[in-house]
Amino acid sequence: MEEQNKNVYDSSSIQVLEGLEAVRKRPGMYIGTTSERGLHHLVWEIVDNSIDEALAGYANNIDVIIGKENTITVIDNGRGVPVGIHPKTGKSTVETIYTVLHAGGKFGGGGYKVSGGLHGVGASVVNALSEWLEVKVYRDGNVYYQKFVNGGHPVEDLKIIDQCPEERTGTSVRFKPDKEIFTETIVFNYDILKNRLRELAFLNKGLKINLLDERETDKKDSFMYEGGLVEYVQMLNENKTPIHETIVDVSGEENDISIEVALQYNESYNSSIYSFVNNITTPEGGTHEDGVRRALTRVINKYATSNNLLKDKDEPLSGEDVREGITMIISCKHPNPQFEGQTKTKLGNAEVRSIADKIFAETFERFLLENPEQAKTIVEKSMTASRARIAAKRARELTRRKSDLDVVNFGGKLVDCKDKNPDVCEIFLVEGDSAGGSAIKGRNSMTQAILPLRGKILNVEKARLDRALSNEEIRTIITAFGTGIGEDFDLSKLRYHKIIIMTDADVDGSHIRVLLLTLFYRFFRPIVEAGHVYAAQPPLFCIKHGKTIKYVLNEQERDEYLASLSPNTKYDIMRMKGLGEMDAEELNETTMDINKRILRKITVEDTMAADTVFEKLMGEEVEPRRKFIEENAVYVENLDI
Ligand code: 0R9
Repeated sequence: MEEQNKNVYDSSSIQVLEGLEAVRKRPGMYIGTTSERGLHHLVWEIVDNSIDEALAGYANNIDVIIGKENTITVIDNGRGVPVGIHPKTGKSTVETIYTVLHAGGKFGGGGYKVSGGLHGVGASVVNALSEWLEVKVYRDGNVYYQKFVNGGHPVEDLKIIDQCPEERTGTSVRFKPDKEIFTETIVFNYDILKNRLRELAFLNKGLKINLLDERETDKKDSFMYEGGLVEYVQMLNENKTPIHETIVDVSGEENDISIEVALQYNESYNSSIYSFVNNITTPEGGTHEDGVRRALTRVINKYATSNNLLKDKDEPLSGEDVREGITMIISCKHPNPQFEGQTKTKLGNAEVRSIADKIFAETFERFLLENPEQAKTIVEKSMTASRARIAAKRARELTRRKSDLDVVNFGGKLVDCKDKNPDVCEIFLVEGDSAGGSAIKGRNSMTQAILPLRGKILNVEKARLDRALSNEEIRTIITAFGTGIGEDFDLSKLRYHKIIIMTDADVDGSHIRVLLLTLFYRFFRPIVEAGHVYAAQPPLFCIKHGKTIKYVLNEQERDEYLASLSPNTKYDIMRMKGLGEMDAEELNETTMDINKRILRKITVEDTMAADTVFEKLMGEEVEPRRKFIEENAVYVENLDI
């Protein structure tokens, strides 16, 4: 018996180390990347275990501490990881979950594993990618301890190192990421941790999460929301003007699937809908979101019709109409979620659609019936949106007819390229006629089209589609792109796969760039998401020495380049003028030539953050904008005021 056990022990030990070694060889397969994002992923893996314990009803407090040496400690007040011998491995359960891949989820006692990110790989992966990791378990009046080094090698078996009061229970994990794995950075970013921990506190009402940064004195935050999603919506609407008082609060459960929703309408024209499954964001939506959206449209139409607000002759309110100005969070907890879509962030489980629909419809319908004043405000907002949509449809038909006639000559502004293959075609949106003129002369006429922008673009953050369509600059852009807009938007019709914003590096240039980005983000989001939008980067300095001419983007590059020259080089530095003052050759040389230029690709990492920034920068409220600009002023370089 003894002998047999020993064999199991040895062979499983070898397998364990092979498993952890595999993680170290290909960390990307387990945590996505080894960049800053991957580094923070380690924290989420550990915190997820504590959240699961909280969701099982045994923990209500989690501490996260960033140590001086960029270590992380996570402490929960749950039952503590079981300390007995695990039957399959012959080792303690603690050692097992920290050294066997995917062990944590499989033999958690009773409740299912709810949290767990995109990768959801478990604590052993964190161990494998750490210089060292320590676990302390407070259980049965004892403090158990085990330490692992060099990617998961146990220093010794789990042992008791101290006593503690019988009622003190919980788990504490401390680790230091391995700098040989995380070559880019091993510095934890307080704001990344803070934002996600706050989100987790919103998504799990009543759970208290504390963050402390020991690298800096007094930097700490504590999050606990008794109201959960309702408080989340309240925060998101903080800088907007709500049009009704009560935040609608929905929650229900069926077949172990729980659905929670909170919503409130505001005066803006955008819809901000964020959905989650098991605490993970689902930006591509899925069946939970579909169910709620479907119910929202049906219930509002039903209420509007039965209260005679919507007449028989009227067109029914569309999904788009009833979502105008909504801020809504949807959170689904599912024992066995199936993720689909390009980035595996779309819930696929078909049964969730009708469950989410039913749970949401019941409560939302009751809310409308019990709050007739608020219901009327909401329905009226949807009806206004509907009228604007119908008007926009007419205006759109006008742009379409125009474009059918003659793409090249609508208003005579677009100077198109000869090639018609969108893969190689680029369009430069250029600030001002004079820069436009140089760009036209300096371009490669086969593949580069130029659209000079004369007037200011309308700020679409404050306008509906129908008004946007009455703006000539915007109409020109839509026609040039070829995709259509709103309901008839079709990404496959995009005529240029690079849309390049070319503005000056000054205040006006930045303003025009932000106006264009707002337009793209609000009305052409798939173009941004598909990575078609770029900003040209005109250089700020030109350095001449001998026959060499070198353009650099900013002060830092200038200084680096000068430092790289041999000491006795005699050189000239010129500060470049605006785009409009460059001649065609200079503009080509510095900003347009595909072999020499540097483009900045515009990406949307986080839609919630992007929504907030656009709202603050471009929305109605002045105070949040002033604050945002003030807080971010330190990040602005090269702004030539
Ligand atoms: C600080 C980070 N916290 C954790 O990693 C953590 C894991 C964990 C846990 C249990 C309780 N608290 C935890 N914190 C637990 C206990 C019991 C049953 N299931 C879970 C129990 O007392 O019966 N565990 C997570 C996985 C496991 N425990 C298991 F697989 F070892 F059971």
